[in-house]
Amino acid sequence: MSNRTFTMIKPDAMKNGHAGVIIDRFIKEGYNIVALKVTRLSAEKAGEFYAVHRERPFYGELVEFMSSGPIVAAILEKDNAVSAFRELIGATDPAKAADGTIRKLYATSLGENAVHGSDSDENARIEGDFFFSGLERVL
Ligand code: IDP
Repeated sequence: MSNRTFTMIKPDAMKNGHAGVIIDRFIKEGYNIVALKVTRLSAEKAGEFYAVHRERPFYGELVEFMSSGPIVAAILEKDNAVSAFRELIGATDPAKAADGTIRKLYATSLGENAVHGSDSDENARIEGDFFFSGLERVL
């Protein structure tokens, strides 16, 4: 089992001024930050990142949203990181997310839901590699 996950703080949370408190929460929850940067996805890169959703009705909206402004991309480390982090961020739809979860606290809507968290160890590795070179990561 891998102990790393990949996350993004999405454009809505950046715009609404929640990036600092969200990163602080990662640290308080015991995640070690392995890599972190502010960046911006082009529509093409956002489309590539979310290619698995290409056939879904919300794909165009998702690509437009994810390329609409800066994001924070990060690789985080903790025991059982992927599933622990999914629990910390809460359900995709903030209206259905448990109290105290990051999406419940800071998300705007189902589409603009503040944070991304990888859904498997394999995707955590693929997504981390999508954003970071080896030189940009703490060992
Ligand atoms: P996840 O991010 O909780 O793993 P996924 O189903 O993988 O959820 O969807 C990826 C992202 O696509 C969501 O985080 C959200 O931003 C967006 N999304 C998912 N479902 C909808 C929808 O029904 N309408 C608009 N956007 C959606």
